[in-house]
Amino acid sequence: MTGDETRADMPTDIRTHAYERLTAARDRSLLLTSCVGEDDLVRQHSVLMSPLVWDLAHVGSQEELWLLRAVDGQEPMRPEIDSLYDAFEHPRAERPSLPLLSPEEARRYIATVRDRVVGLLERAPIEGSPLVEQGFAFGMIAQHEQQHDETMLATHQLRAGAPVLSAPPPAPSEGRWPREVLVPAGPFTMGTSTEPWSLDNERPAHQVDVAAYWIDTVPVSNAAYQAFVEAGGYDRPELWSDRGWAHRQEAGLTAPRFWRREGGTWVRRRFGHVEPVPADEPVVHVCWYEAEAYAAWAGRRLPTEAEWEKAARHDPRTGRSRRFPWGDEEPSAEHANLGQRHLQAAPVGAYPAGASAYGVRQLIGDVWEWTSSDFRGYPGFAAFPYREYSEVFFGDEYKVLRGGSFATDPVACRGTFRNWDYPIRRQIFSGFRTARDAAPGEGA
Ligand code: AVJ
Ligand code: FE
Repeated sequence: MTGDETRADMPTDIRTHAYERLTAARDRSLLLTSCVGEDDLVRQHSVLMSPLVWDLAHVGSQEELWLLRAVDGQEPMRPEIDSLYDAFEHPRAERPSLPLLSPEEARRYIATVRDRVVGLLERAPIEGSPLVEQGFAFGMIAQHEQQHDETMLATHQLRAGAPVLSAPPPAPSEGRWPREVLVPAGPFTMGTSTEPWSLDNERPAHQVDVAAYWIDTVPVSNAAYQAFVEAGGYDRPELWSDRGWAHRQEAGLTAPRFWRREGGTWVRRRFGHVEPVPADEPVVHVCWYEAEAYAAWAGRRLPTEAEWEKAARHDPRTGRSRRFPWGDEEPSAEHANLGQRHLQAAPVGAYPAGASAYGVRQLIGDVWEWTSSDFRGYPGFAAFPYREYSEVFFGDEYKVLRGGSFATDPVACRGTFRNWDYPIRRQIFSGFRTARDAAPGEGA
């Protein structure tokens, strides 16, 4: 069965929609690479990241590969550079030593690709094969560029030096909310078979039966996390899994990444600004092991991926799964903190208009949320259009994150979207919320 989900209608003009999403992604890529000098574009700011100029040319290379070659059958423009920008041929640590295109050449290359793509967009088929159906390949490439834009923003966060980016602060929190909500036992539709630009790992829709559980209404705040730090959480092995403790020891973890103690207060570095850690913002830049230890300290656990998605999408009144927590409409500035409109998460309890049917807030935007789940294919998974997007990462090495962050563009974020990373990673915009089993009889 395909499952019971509300159906997304593609905007009437798919070509215009695709053009706008591609243009927004390119504007952001150019913003993120024009705000620093040549030197900062070619340097590697962290071994975890590529030089910014690699990301810039890589998005063009993928665009050429999937749109100009795969969709349109064109010949390679510059076959000699293909392998430089193949993420599987060269791990991030190696990329600075490759004979990469210069910033100027990279800009010229991606602009040339884009000019041809804009021409193609007017005449390409948008039905007749899965790759082109409802403009999928164009949507995939817009998402891909935005994913790299988020990665580039994480590189900016790692970069030493004065601030070069600015944005207004996000919305304040509103009203009151219960600490946690009960999600009663029962099946729901997980994943999607209808979302036109969903990626292979989100498919297909399938029924999952979920036992009753309680889940935090809002993400874990800096204040709550600081209480864990101050209770000696980083020095109590009983709160950590064996692997988590081994990593905590080896990496010398004592607080979230970018925090440090100054006099009697915790401060953090955020895009070059040093500021007191804001108590009511969701904690960010923690790894999965830190989230796991915090949850143990709080007498709770991380939600499974199915629990996260049920809290986000299931509407108990209709029995259907929504595209987003608030319904089926695309995210607006009222719903969620997405798309780098702000350079930080909003305080917990913001965006009541973005709450799910169960009243859970900030599931979309603000911070990516670690779940307890390994990254695996859903029943009936089929790799599409290439195994290296998802399938090669399936297994128990990676943990799933959900919901997107303030740095995630709406085109690459929805109730079904799945992100994944190693449980030790924390340069990403990662936070979490906690859950617990319901007691017998509760929500049965
Ligand atoms: C889905 C964020 C894990 O950045 O490694 C970009 C996205 N895949 N280019 C990543 C991706 C290919 C991917 N994540
Ligand atoms: Fe990529």
